[in-house]
Amino acid sequence: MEIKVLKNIMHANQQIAEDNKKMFVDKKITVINIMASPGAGKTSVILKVIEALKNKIHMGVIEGDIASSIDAEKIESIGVPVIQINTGGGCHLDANMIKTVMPDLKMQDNSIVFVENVGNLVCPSTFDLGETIKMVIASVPEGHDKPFKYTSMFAAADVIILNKTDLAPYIDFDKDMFYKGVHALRDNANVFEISCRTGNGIDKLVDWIISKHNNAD
Ligand SMILES: Nc1nc2c(ncn2[C@@H]2O[C@H](COP(=O)(O)OP(=O)(O)OP(=O)(O)O)[C@@H](O)[C@H]2O)c(=O)[nH]1
Ligand SMILES: [Mg+2]
Repeated sequence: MEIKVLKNIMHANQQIAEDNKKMFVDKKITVINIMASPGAGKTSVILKVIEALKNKIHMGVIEGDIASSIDAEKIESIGVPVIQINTGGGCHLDANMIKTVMPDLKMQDNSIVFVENVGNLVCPSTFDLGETIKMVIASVPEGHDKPFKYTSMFAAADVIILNKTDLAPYIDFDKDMFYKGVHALRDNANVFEISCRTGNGIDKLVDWIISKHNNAD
């Protein structure tokens, strides 16, 4: 019985995700669903990419958190439209939440929307939002074993970011092991090594995002 209920929920989510996707394609809006552990650097990556693309393309942000508007306030302070969703305990965003808030974000055609999902490496990978790109951020202090442990998250990723590379000299992080875990799930995974602290690698990530946006049809 429980399984049936879960299937119905997943089916309903998928239907709305497909509607969302169609709307994003029609309006040429690239939606990036950003998933990671708490503190891996989701908000920091969004801020860095916005800084690089400001005045070049229209952007908006949907912030997902169990509680608070701390991250939304950071986005608002740099003058980018932002909507905060508080899930009140829910461990992920779903397609209906995105559908509900999109009109309030007032996005122009030909734009980029960053969706910061709730911080954890489990639930968000199961719920499609209709996004264009699933981005997973790992960070050096979390350890190199995360792709081995959170397989569905890393397998679902269109792009994987390894953040906080500036901390590598101080942390026992085995990069070869990290890549071994990633490649076991996806041979041709896109991985970008960056540091939001130093800015290292951000330019390559931004180029990749823009080329995805420009080549979307
Ligand atoms: N040293 C270092 N610190 C970083 C880097 N990126 C982010 N941080 C720091 O890591 C902490 C968490 O960063 P956030 O961007 O808030 O992480 P988040 O994933 O959005 O966190 P939640 O929204 O709470 O899940 C902050 O103190 C950042 O300044 C980095 O590349 N290097
Ligand atoms: Mg955040």
